[in-house]
Amino acid sequence: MPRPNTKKISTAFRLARERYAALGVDVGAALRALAKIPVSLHCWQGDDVGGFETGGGALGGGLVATGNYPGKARTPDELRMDFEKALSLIPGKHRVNLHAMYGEFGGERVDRDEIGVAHFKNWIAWARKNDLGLDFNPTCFAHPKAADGCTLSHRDKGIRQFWIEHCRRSREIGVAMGKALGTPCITNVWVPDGFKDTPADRATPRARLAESLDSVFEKPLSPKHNLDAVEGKLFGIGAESCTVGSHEFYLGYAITRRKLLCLDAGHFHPTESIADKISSVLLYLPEILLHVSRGVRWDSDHVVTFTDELQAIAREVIATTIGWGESPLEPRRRIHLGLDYFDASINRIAAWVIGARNLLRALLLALLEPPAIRAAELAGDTTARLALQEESKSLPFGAVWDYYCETKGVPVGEAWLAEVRKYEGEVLLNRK
Ligand code: RNT
Ligand code: ZN
Repeated sequence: MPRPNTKKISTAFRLARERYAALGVDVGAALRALAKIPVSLHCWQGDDVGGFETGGGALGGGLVATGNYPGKARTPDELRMDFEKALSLIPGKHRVNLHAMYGEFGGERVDRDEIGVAHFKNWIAWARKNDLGLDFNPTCFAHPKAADGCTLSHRDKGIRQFWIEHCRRSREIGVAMGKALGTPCITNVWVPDGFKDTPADRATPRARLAESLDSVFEKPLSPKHNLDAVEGKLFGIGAESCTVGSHEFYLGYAITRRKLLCLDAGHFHPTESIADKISSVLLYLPEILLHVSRGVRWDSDHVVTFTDELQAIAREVIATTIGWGESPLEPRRRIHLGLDYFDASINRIAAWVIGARNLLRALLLALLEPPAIRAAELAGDTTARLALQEESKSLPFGAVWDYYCETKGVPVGEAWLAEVRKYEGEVLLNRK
């Protein structure tokens, strides 16, 4: 396929910019704002949530990665190399989100309650070299002590203690990452705890979870280095009847303990959207984390596509920040964005690139929203609001996106796919 040429891209961009300017939209400001929004790229798309532990257990925890596309990263070096390829195809400056099971243990069996900063020193050095922020997650699944589906809320005190220690160490690793890189690490705690069938007692496990979390977070850490987040969900495979860390549980927990609340797009009833929750929770919480994902019929963690749902989420990320009287130039201050999905049936680097480019594209669309839509609402003219919302859907934002990619030095349009194919032939297919 012929590559779009630079001249055509700038001509299309100029025309688009004029069209937007006539609607009171400052395209230049939108692009500057977009360039300041980092997306945290999740390491677990790179190897189907495998990790690098010696003698690690089966995935479990209700997480399922399906497919067997060739070429998945088998070592930290391979994963970093794949990340570099993906990042070279995504416009802007971003972050990398690591799980504890991706430490470098040098062939030793290091249990989860023994992990430390040393196991992540190569990741930190690599992030510094590539000017990337890091985020972190304790791994409370894929382990014999999580085999019955419970961790921090487990009825057995010893098991709870084990996971508390793991989470505490994870926060220390977060601090080290934040210090080394000069940008706070978000350490996000998600536990799979739940019950396949109707529990006789829902209250006690929830009380135990709150108590365990309190002891995880006992040590105060500087928000300059580490920000704690907690992530709830509705249900999981094998935990259909009750999830201990439900949305209500964590909403209350985050508000009372001043933690970031992580809202995952796949963790609610399918007719509920996290887009609508952002403006509510930000009334009571200074900062939140979003796990941008795509559930198909269930929390299936499909690659993020350019759906109405994604557009609604991105729109609220931008609009809520504006509604709060803050500059849309700094949405990162209150809303942190991460991707969370894992598809093993397609090229894994393409999966990262598709999801990240889509999220950025959706943020750009939101930043280009004509102000007349809000003005119509303010004037009580809901007819005009609807008319303008619909007309804005065919404004030439694709030309602005192409120009953004071009100026950020990444391939325009589908040209990135050829680079992934080349890498697949030269690198991935040699991983036998
Ligand atoms: C699971 C949660 C959680 C995980 C990652 C791997 O349902 O979404 O965020 O996907 O920690
Ligand atoms: Zn998630």
